[in-house]
Amino acid sequence: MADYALMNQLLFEGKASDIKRMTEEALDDGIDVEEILNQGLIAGMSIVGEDFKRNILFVPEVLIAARAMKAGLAILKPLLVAKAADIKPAGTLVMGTVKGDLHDIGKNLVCMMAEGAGYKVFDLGVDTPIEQFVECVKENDADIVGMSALLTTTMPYMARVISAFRESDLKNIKLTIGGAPVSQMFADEIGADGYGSDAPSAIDLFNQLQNMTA
Ligand code: B1M
Repeated sequence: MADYALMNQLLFEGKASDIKRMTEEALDDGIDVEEILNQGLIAGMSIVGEDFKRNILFVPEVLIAARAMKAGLAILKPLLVAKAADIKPAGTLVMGTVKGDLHDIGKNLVCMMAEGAGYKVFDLGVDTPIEQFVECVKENDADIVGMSALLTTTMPYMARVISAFRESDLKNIKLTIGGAPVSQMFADEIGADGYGSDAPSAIDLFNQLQNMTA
């Protein structure tokens, strides 16, 4: 049994090497990769988020915690990718965190799982402007765009990306969104083709959209 309380505490303290070790140990004990992800890593990061909100933690501490989270994710990545590979098939996906937003942990998780599900993934990184989304879709004849935003102030940029695509000659591209402050209601409001509340549901959404156009 993994000690998730300890793992959450170590993530909170930004102890990357301990997180790496505990993630490896949990896997060696045969614990399911999604349980470790949700209870060990994501739960730890939500405590960080709460304290960040209350000004108990500040940006440097949050960055150190994010680095610890990434150390655990690096261990889980091959297994998450392999697990998602059971879900068939595929298409070309362009993912990015929208302009003004530097949060990439959730977006990276979606990319990882999409790759495992057989998608060819173009990850544009963070702070992605409209032009970069459009160019990448054109160059790679992509099927789906996935946008991530973690800030209420960057959510409106998703609507701008959607308008740009709808007004271009790429009207049929499927435009999807996600990120902690985003909701289905917001997706409907801005005319997105779908919303993923987490990485597995984003993959389900991509597959549904692909089946609709097949
Ligand atoms: Co930021 N930050 N941050 N931060 N940060 C939040 C988002 C915040 C909620 C914290 C808080 O106040 N409680 C708050 C936003 C408040 C708001 O907008 N209402 C906040 C703030 C205010 C800020 C700054 C403005 C702080 C400052 O400078 N004063 C600043 C902004 C910088 C910028 O972006 N321009 C800032 C900076 C940072 C760090 C750089 C220090 C760091 C980011 C490091 C990094 O990403 N490399 C950071 C972090 C780590 C967080 C919290 C603590 C954790 C985010 C995270 O990684 N969660 C966050 C608090 C929180 O969310 N609890 C917070 C784990 C991740 C797995 O979940 O990203 O939600 P998430 O992704 C999920 C789903 O949402 C979904 O799938 C993922 C996997 O299940 N998903 C998608 C995500 N994208 C998707 C796309 C899809 C589909 C699904 O496409 C189809």
